Amino acid sequence: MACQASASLQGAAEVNGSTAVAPAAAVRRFPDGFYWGVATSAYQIEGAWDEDGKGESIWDRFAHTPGKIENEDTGDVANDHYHRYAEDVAIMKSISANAYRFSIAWPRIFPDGSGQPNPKGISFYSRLVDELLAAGIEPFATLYHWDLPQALHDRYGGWQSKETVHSFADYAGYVAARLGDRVGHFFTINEFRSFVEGGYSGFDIQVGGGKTLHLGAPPELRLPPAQLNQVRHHAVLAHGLAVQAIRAGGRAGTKVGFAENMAAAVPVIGTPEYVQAAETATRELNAAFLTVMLEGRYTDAYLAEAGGDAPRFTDEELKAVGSPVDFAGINVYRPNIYVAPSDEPPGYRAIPISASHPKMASAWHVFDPEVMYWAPRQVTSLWGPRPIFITENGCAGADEVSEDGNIYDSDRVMFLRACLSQLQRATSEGIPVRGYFHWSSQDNFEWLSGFGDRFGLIYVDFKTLERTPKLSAQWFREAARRNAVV
Ligand code: PNW
Repeated sequence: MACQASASLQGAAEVNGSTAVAPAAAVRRFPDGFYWGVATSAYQIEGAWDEDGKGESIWDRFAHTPGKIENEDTGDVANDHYHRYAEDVAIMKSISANAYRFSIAWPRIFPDGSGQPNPKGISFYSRLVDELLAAGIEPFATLYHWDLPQALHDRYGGWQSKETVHSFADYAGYVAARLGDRVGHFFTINEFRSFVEGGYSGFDIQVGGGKTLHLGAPPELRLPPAQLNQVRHHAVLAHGLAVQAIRAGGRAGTKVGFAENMAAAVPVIGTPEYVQAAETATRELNAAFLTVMLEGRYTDAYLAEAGGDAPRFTDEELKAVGSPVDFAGINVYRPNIYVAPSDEPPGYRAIPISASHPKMASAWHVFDPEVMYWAPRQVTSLWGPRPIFITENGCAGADEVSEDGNIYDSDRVMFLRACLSQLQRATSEGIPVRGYFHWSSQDNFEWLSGFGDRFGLIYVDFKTLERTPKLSAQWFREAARRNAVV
């Protein structure tokens, strides 16, 4: 009986009149050439915060301010990846990752934000890229993962000023000209929503049961609506100008796009009316970021709602914002809202997330693997088919080291299996997802939570900096090797 039950679970097939069990890997495969990647960011893993001529970033300043980060943790040393990158690349190879998404610290390249570049900064990333290529791992570089040069904040108020926008485009072009011979994919900016809302609006997010959670970030401003909308506009403009600068600076065929944590509206029920309502909601929820980058214009509803506080922009700027991208990168962690149809404008109704809705370990992490299906599907149905990368997905866990020295992160294995099953559902329906990057390769500095929230496939002992693969790393390796959900 037990045997039969498991056979039916794996998908029994009639072969020559007898019932044979199809190998699971043959059942839920990803398209050929799929990237199985892992992701990190500079401030979260590099350490070496003031080495080799690096300038100070707003995260250095913030973490050095008492009371800002859990346990007074800082990224001063973090994973010491700056010195241990070769070991880290070898570990990635050992778990069969064939792609690595890392970010470049702008203040390593331009310590002052603009002006004189620091050759030792670019040299680090150049060595990292060579190491990756030698290991058969494709490098994917993000240019901005929130570590703005402090100098640009001090001089211009950071993203409140167009000076910062132009400095970013210059920096992007500079990096593309030096790494573009070996790096084939660039992401301009990571999570517009997080750093703009967290840094300039004081961001409160819905976490179920009517509760909200505050996710702050430097420079911890709470701007009035008109100024806030202007910062949002500057962020997407910086992306657009960087796309152009990377195209001009990189080699022919360099691919460029963004990595945005799109707000995803999930239909409560999968009928056409609900699916349509959820698409309408997703388009409007992302009006200031994803939607304007892919449509080259702000939605009527967004401009009407903003009224006199709408951002100020020229036609030329909007054209830059909508610069064609080679792919859409989306970070997918959680459903932002559930949606039902409505006859009233805007054509959908947000269904509240229940207080008892399952969560992963981070307070904000509402768990629903279906978002991994709906998010890429909506990107395709709303804005047309173009390559999609899942630039981040993952979860924090308790990750205790057991007596035998292993880390049995059964929750992360469940999360991976569930999310990748839904992603495979999307690819099997022809949604053009080309790769998946797990957040994160290894435990690292989780912003306000310091080293408390562990997201890695690899466990890091932050006293010794020893790295140990978790159970989830084994799961990832087997899936990557078979190019299938296992
Ligand atoms: C992302 N949410 O942030 C960032 O890109 C990473 O640097 C970070 O370490 C990782 O996810 C895990 O937190 C997010 O509230 C922050 O849904 C908040 C949310 C999602 C992602």
